[in-house]
Amino acid sequence: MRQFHKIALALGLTAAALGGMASTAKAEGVKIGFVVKQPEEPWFQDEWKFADTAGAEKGFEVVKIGAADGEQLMAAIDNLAAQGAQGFVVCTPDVNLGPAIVARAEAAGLKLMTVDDRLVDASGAEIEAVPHMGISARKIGEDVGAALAAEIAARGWNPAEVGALRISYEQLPTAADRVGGAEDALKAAGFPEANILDAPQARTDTEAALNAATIVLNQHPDLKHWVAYGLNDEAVLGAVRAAESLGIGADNMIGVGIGGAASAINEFEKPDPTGFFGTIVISPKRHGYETALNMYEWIANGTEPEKLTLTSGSLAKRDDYKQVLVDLGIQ
Ligand code: FCA
Repeated sequence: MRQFHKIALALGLTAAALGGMASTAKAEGVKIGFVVKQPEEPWFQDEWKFADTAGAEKGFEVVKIGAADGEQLMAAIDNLAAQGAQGFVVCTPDVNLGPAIVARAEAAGLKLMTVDDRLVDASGAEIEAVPHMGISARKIGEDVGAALAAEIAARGWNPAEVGALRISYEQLPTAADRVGGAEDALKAAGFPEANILDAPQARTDTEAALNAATIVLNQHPDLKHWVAYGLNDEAVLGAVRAAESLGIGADNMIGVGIGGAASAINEFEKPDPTGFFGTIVISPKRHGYETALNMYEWIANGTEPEKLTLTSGSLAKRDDYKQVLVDLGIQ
């Protein structure tokens, strides 16, 4: 300390200048971005919450930015670089932006990791060089299909009289895998393929799913019962709301989503059951806390994250969802 003072004096540094140095040292602490495509969706809010927990524990800063399209995402990357971040985790609004995101991050000198939606290159192949944490989409989709098939059987429905609302969003590979898995499991359980009815959604939110489902429901007044599946809880909620507006309630609708965040929990907490029968709960804690921590370790200690981590899910229904959330350490 004495030594430092002498040097400081020798250099003619004033107290104010020393204060300035201290704040520069602080600004050199680790700062990461956490950029998500749909900040209004509860899943992404939970990811942010758990990323913040990691930041608070390890003493790094998490800058949370919503980016709903490519332009906003490019601006977010520049903004992060300008404010001295060293890296970011992103769930992109469009996986086809892959090469542009990689190039922009590189130019800005930012480390890059993806969460939930994996980047693809111009030929549609996954960009394996960028570390990624996603869900085991096909397996989780299969769990959805198996849960639907089990409940159709439990209710004693004649499969010939059941329509399956397939809420699809094919341009997102994880969505195609989830929906494909659900469909495979339904078919494996003997569900008639002709009764699987595609309802493509224009965006991945509840309203878009509601619109898609309404069209299909109106086209098939002949079918007595319905099941619904899709990319996430929002997709299935859209189908459930569409059915309700046509007088098809919990008795004739079995919807199983993927997620388990507030959208699903609100549904389970309603006094009367709705057509939203269950959800495969996935972990925003792993996706938010772990990816933020991975990015921090990469920046602070040079430990590069695993190139690919796929997380699993657990079925939760109205009667057991609280325990499932506790078991997963989410609540
Ligand atoms: C995608 C979906 C989200 C969530 C996440 C794990 O990004 O759009 O709703 O399911 O995968």
